[in-house]
This record gives sequence, C-alpha cells and structure tokens, in this order.
Amino acid sequence: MGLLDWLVGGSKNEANGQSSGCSSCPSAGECVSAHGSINEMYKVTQQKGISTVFDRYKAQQPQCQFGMQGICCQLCSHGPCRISPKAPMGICGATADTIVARNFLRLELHGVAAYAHHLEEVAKTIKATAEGKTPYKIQDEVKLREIAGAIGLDTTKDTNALAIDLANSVLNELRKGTEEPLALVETFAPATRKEVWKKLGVIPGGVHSEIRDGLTKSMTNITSDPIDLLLTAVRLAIATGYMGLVGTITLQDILLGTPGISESEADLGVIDPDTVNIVAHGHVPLVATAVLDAIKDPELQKLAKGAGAKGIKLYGSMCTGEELMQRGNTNGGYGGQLGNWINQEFMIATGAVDLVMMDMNCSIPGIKAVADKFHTKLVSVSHILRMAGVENMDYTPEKVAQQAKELVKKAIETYKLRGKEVHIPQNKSKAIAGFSVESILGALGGSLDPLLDAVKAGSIKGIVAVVGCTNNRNGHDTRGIELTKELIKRDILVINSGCMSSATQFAGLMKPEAAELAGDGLKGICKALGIPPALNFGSCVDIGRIGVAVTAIANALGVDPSQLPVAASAPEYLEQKAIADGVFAVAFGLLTHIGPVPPVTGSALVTKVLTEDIETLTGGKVLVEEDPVKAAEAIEAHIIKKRQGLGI
Ligand code: XCC
Repeated sequence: MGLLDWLVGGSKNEANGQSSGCSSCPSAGECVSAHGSINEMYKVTQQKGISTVFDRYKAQQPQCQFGMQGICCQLCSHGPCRISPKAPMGICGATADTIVARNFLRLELHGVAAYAHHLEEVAKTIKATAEGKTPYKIQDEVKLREIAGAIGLDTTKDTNALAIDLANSVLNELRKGTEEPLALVETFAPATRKEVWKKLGVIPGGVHSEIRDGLTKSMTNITSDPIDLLLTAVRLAIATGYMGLVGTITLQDILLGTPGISESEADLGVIDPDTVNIVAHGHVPLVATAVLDAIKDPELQKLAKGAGAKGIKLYGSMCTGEELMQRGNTNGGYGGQLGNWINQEFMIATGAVDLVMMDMNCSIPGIKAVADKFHTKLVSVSHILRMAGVENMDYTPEKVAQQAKELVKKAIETYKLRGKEVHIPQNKSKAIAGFSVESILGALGGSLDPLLDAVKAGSIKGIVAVVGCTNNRNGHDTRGIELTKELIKRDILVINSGCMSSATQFAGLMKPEAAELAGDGLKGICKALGIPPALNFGSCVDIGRIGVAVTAIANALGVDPSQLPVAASAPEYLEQKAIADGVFAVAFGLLTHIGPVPPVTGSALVTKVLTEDIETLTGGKVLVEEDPVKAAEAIEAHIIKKRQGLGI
C-alpha cells in the first residue's frame, strides 16, 4: 500500500490478529506474531483469560482516523478540534498543516527528552564512578581519551580526573543555551553535513534548552508556521543524534566496555525453569550490570540454593537486554534475550519469571495486570517510572551495589512463591552480537577497506539499518523480518538495533547460517567472515553507533553520507524516540523508510515536505511503504541510484 492509498483510505490494519502474511508461523490464519513462541504463549494467555496487547488492540478497532492523520488538536480548552472539509480550520484558525506539524514536533520532543534523560543518567554515573563512589570501573580508557581529546579536554590528566571532566562537559552540553552550538556536532558531524545544517539554521545548542524552546513553540498560539515547526524537529533530531545517541553510546562504552563480537541466545526458550529468574527490562543498562555482578555473590547463590533453585539467572528484555547481549555477557549468570516490547506480557505468562526490574521506557501499563496473575514481582529501578502497586528502588549510582543485592534477594523470595504451572516454549535461536565500528574494524584486520572493496565490487550492494520498535499494527515483527529477508536476498547488508534486533534474532537471521538466505555476493562475504547477514548493533541508542559507522564509511570514501548506498528503515515504529531517530536519519541525508504511516497524512504539505521536498535540502527523505517487498524494491532502487552516482 503506497502513501496515496493511505491518504485516501487510512489504515486497514490487516495484519493484526489474523495475519496470513506471517511466514515464520506454522499456525498461519490465527497467529498474532511472527514468532512461534509468542503465538504459543498467546494461546496460554487466552486460555487463562489474560488480556494482552493483541486483545486490547482488537478491542480498539476501528481507530479514530482524525488521530491517525494527525488532524486532531487537543491543546486548548476550545478543543478537541478535528479538521474536515466542513471545518478546515481549528477554532483558533490553525490549519491542518499547523496542527499536523505541531503534533509531530510534540511527539518528537518526548523522544528527545527521553534520550537526554538516558544520557544524563550515564554521565552522572561516570562522574560518580570516577570519584570512586560506584561499583563500576572505567572499561574503555582508550575511548575516553579519544573523545576527551576530540572535544578539547586536557588528556594529560589521569583516567579518573579525565572521566570527571568528560562527564562535566557532557552535563554542561546538555544544559547550555540554544545559541551555543553543541560540541559533539562540531566535532563529529561530517563537514558536508554541517554546511547543509548551517544553511537551514538547524545546528542545535544545549539539549535541555532546545527542548524548552521546542515545547514553548509548540504550545497553542505561538508558532503556527508548519515549515518552522518541521525545521525545529530537524534541529532537535540533530541534537538527539549527537547527544542522546552518539553521546550516550560513547559514554556507555567508556563505562561498560565497547561491544566485541560474541555469541548469545534469544527467545523464550532460554528461560531456565530451575533457576531464580530476573529480567532486566528497559533501556538503561546500569542496574542490570550491577545485578550481573551481584548474582555471582556466593552468599546470594547459597540463598538461592536454599530456596530450592539451581542458581540465579539474569535475562535481557527490550533494549537493556540488547545492551547486555552486546557486551558479551555469556557467562556469570546471563541467560539470554527474551525479546522486544510486545513480548513482555508473554514472558511473565510463562510463570517462570520471578522479578522484572524496569528501567526507563517501554514498560507497558498492562504488564502489571499480567504480573498480578502470577507470582512475578515488578520493581521500578528508575525515578521516572511509577506504576500503581509496584515497588520502587530508584537507581542511585552510589547505592547500586547494595540495590543490586536487594533485588536479587527479592527475586529469591519471590521464587519461593512460584506456582507449579510453568509453560516455557522451546524456541530459541543462536545470535551473534557485539557489532560496532570497533569490532567490525577488528574483524576486518584494522581497516574498513575489505568492506568498502566488497561494496565497490557489488558483492555488498549497500547497507540498510533496519531498526527501531516493533508494532502490532503491522503484525508483531512480521514486516521487519520480511524486509530484512528481502534486503539480504538482494545482497544488501542489514544492521539491526532496538526491538528489530530481537525480531531478527528470534527469526534466526543473526546466526551465521542465515547467510544461506542472502544473495550470492553477500553470502560469500558472510561465509568468509563467519558473520550473519543481519548484524546486531544493539539497542535504540545504538542507532548512534550506526551513525558513527556511516560517518566512518563516508569519511573513508571522501563523500557526504547522502551519497552513500545506504538507507535506514523503521518498519514497525511505535513511539516517540523512533520519531527523533527517523528525523535524524533524514537530516543525516538518508532515505528513511517508515512504517506504519506516521500521523502526518492529514496535511498534504507536511506529507510532501517529509516524503519529497526535504530531499532537496538534506539529501534524505521519508519513504512510506507498508509492503515489505515493495519497500525492499524501493530501497534497492535508491541504493542502485547512489551506486551509479559514485560510479560503482
Ligand atoms: Fe521501545 Fe527500545 Fe522502540 Fe522497542 S525499539 S519499542 S523504544 S524497546 Ni528502540
């Protein structure tokens, strides 16, 4: 279905609930997910009368078309105003263009703020660590010195003093005014990009100040110019790209270690019925890392055995889980990845999860009702996450070693309450993880040349980042998996992160054997290197890692990112952080495929700017295509055009 069909007809939501397009599921006709394990668990929840995201989705149909097109404004007490041929303006006079652009910017602002929150947590933790107040240790001193040197800090200082300076500098960058350009943009953005952004007036300043101005502008009756609202979205996205994404991954690497290639496992079948089972669920992997340490404590192991368990395991869920997997936590009690956000109710419904520690976003309200049907204990480990009836143990860097032990003790106590009715699907899949610019360079012998040669020779036609959330509207993980398969078949290397990483892990696309599904050129490269055709780059913030990789390739070839045979795709985007990611990719000059259709179709102007006009400004644009085969065709055509432009 193309964009025009959507403008005319809106969403048909055809894949949900009764998907027949899901090739990975043997029970086509009644499956809700691309994964056998989730379909199996859905039956269990249905038998037990437990409401899940799939049931509630059905109950919400049909959904409001004004909301879906972005033409409902609820900002003031005169509203809600809904734009229609009979009422083409809101009561204040706002047009569909203003309302759509303003709603879009407001959505993005939430994502920008969440990324800034994550970065601030990590920066404060680095500072406390360097001051000797936490159990963490600076793991990547080389990276610390590199980035500190690049932004002009005094690198003759010792490691801890330098780490404090870096943390202070990042905290200052978050807080400075909008008129002071961000140091990370100045330092790391390709010169050609900075030129484009300067012309557009979108070089951002301090992130908090940008958020303040963005929120103020998008209040009722302040900025009504849709183009200015969209440019503000671009400015905020660039701030996010270099702070919330690149800044966060850099600091996390310094603190927790830069990912190296390792092997892991994913899917619900990794759950061990005989151990105390803790799940790290969210996006900020700080408490999870402390818990991994805590579970090695002989005292706690003894307690667990005393309770009748064979041991204690920590599993990953969503992006916190991907962070754990990326850092090769293959022993010491790490149990594997339980999946992406749609899986959260189903992992609990196995009856074998004792404690879920929830940090930051994507813990859905529905998780509590499911946990209440089982013995599972939920604990918020972030001061910004509150759920009625859920215990809080807010992450505090100085106390985290003790907090981690308490969490493990709580899990052991809860394990004792575990019922006999445990249902764990058998599905699990091997997954290679830990890809990053550094680990790829390591695998290639220290130079990007072998990869670039493969791209020049056409064995790898191009590279596409298939990232972001998963979305039930399109059939859980179905579109992302189908798109990935279509791309690798066309010799296009795929990089995954966020919920899309879990999707392709479950589907077996991150094991080296998946090379067989690739076209001959890509297959040959994968086999020679022993890598899968879909590379795990990690979590949502690791989209920053993809930005770093694209910059490295562009620099190596001496071209602008917009000239590369590269594209981005969020085939099942869900929430506000993904909007910031998508706008950043467009600002970076990339063709950016998005599904489902974002709520902008109520404005012909905004739709045209995002899908056409912006290409003349940034070199990137949004591609909306619901059909994964057609999306792959369009992306491939784009990649071929870029190859021709480079004369390869
Ligand atoms: Fe949440 Fe990161 Fe989106 Fe998944 S991918 S739905 S943000 S868990 Ni980032």
